Amino acid sequence: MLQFDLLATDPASHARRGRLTLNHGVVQTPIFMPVGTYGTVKGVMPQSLRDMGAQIILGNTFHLWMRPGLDVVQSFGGLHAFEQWDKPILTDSGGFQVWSLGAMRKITEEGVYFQSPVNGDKLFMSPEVSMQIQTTLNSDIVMQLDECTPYETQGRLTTEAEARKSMEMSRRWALRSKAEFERLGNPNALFGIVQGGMFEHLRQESLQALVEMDFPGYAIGGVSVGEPKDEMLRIMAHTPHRLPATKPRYLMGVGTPEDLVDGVACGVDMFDCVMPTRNARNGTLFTRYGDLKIRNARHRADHQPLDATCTCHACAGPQGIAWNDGGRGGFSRAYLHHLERCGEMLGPMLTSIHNLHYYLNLMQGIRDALDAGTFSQFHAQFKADRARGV
Ligand code: PRF
Ligand code: ZN
Repeated sequence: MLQFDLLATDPASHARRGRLTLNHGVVQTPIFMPVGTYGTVKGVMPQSLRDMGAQIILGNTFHLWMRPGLDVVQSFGGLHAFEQWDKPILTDSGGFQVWSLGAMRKITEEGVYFQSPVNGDKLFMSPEVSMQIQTTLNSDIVMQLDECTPYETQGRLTTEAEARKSMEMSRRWALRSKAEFERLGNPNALFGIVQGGMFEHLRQESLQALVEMDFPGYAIGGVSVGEPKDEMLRIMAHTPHRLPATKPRYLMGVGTPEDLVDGVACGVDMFDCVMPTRNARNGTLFTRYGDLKIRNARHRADHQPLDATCTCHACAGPQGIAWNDGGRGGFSRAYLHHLERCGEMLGPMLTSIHNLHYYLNLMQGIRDALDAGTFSQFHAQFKADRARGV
């Protein structure tokens, strides 16, 4: 089941404030969804995710199918009990992940043939197989199997003819996904995925066909696939607001903090991205006043937290009082720099908490601004703050 209630809209942009009710709970939108590919948000305990206000997390059909295998997840009655997360979960269909295997796979109308990267077995993923796996996982939001149209094909830009062919197959896979989802009696919600590459008329065709199929929610795929930023922004400005206003809209695999705020202004309700967790592990930290590289020698003896306005466990300790509000309970830049230099596990654990908290808190700020009718001021202040520099 899925219910989506629009709570407020911004008169000056396409931004919306909503409430999404799913089988495992309620999600306030716009929302960022932390990525938990293998049934874990890397380095972060479920309790920490709850503490920082995560409302819904992602899982990956493809990875969980490979390891631990469906029999194991099924024996727990689904992914929620297996990974000890009782709030909503969205699973990606495997299309994007199988596609990312490159030379190891062959895509046909029927589905994708590929070699297991784990043990070399010959495997087959189709819309039907993806629905069967996601039904066993019992994720609250199930994604159709699609083909993510690449930005470049064999070293040159993907042509319109190629993008059309790919989009039309995704469209047929949407129909097959829906038929199998219904045949299985899956009690959750299935989203269709708009493709069409960098071609606005193909995006329009794709979304129209999906809207006729009447999904409870729609995603925009095939962006953030190596295209220049202005191309991504062009598609982001084109597609989301053309989808039905009464249904949730999800922009897949995007993006930077700036992309999220811009995406909300374009009418997007849901985002996911590995950026906060992956960057945390590489030592790139997001803060109110810009990005910070913790490896840099300038942090060697710095007593300040990563972000003096942040209330995360890394910056503000268990009390959650920001440094600027007089709290001194957090970890210093000097300590995080030291952990990083020594390759200590606690380093990426704390920085992952901080970066995810930053993203979740940014979305909370957006929701508060939409509730207060001050989104455009928020947007401008956000940009000015981020450009200031740490
Ligand atoms: N399709 C699916 N998952 C995705 C994408 C897509 O196009 C993207 C593109 N940014 C990320 N994840 N199924
Ligand atoms: Zn922090």
